[in-house]
This record gives sequence, structure tokens and C-alpha cells, in this order.
Amino acid sequence: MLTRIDHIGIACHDLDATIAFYRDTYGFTDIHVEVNEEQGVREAMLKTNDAGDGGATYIQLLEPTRPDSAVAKFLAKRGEGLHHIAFGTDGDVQAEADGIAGAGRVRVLYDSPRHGSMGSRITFLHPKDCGGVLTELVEAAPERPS
Ligand code: V0V
Ligand code: CO
Repeated sequence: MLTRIDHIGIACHDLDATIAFYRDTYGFTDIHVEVNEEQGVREAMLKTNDAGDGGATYIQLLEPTRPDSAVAKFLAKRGEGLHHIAFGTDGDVQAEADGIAGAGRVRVLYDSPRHGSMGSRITFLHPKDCGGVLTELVEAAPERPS
């Protein structure tokens, strides 16, 4: 079951400057930063609240690490701004994706879940099948590192 908005992904050119904007403007100070080579991003998760279901809700800031990455292509085409929405599951993310794919209207981008932020398992749904919104599904790690 999808139980929360896990995060909103925002594409940016300068991660450090964008983190500073979110920290100084809104006061989000619980910030985790990591590099995901597979996805071609350096990303920050800014915690906005605890969802109480083993996950939480974050703003995810995304800076590309290479020009052929999804986020670099997005920035070149559309500029900075909203990149994706991510729903959190309370169970196996692959089962959730299989259920969505089985209904036949929405393409799941990966055959099996990939590595996401803070030890999560993630997959994506094609934006063209979701009303123009790139949509991610997230299964939080049992113990999220701080
Ligand atoms: C592309 N399109 C989008 C979009 N990106 N529409 C809405 N939101 C987006 N973010 C549209 C684009 O305008 C085109 O429409 C069409 O999709 C094809 O796009 P493209 O530029 O030709 O690019 P593709 O087809 O090479 O790649 C698009 C997809 C790609 C969605 C397949 O970006 C992808 O695989 N994304 C999933 C991985 C990802 O985004 N990773 C970064 C976040 P028109 O112009 O033809 O109408 S990593 C992350 O979130 C992590 C690590 C985490 O949460 O833990
Ligand atoms: Co994401």
C-alpha cells in the first residue's frame, strides 16, 4: 500500500546553493547528502516530517554528476524545478510496482528495484503514463541512517 509522500524531487544546477536556500528560507536542518553513481546524481534529502509508518517525508534536491543522466537531460530541456514525486510503500516496492504494471496502463521503468537514497529500494513509473509526472515508488530501509 502507498502510505505517504516519501519525497518531492527537485532538479538543480548547484546542490550546495539549493540546500542553503531550503535551510535558510524554510528552516529544514535535518539534511542527508549522498552520491548515487547509478542514477548520476548528488542528492540531498531534507526531512520535513515523520510519517509514522517507518518512513518520512522529504524534499529531495538533485544535482547531476554527468551529462547523460536523467537529471542533466531534464535540466537542459526544462531548467530547474520539480522533477518527480515519490510515494512511499509500507511493504515490498516490487510487489507495488507489479500491481501497477499488471493493471496495464502504466509502464514501470525497471525490471527490479534499484538502490535509492538512505538505503531505500526504488523504481519509477513513466511520466508519459502518469499525466506528465515522473513518479517514483520508495521502500524505506528498515533502519534509515541519519
Ligand atoms: C522526461 N520527461 C519528463 C521528465 N523527464 N516528464 C516529466 N517529468 C520528468 N522528470 C518527458 C520528456 O519531456 C519527454 O517528453 C519524455 O519524457 C522523454 O524524455 P527524454 O528527455 O527523451 O528522456 P528519456 O526518455 O531518455 O528519459 C525519461 C525518463 C528518465 C523518465 C525515462 O528520465 C528516467 O529513466 N527517469 C528515472 C530515473 C531518474 O529520474 N533518476 C534521477 C532521480 P516529450 O518532450 O517527448 O513530450 S534519482 C532518485 O530520485 C533517487 C536516487 C532517490 O529518490 O533515491
Ligand atoms: Co527520488
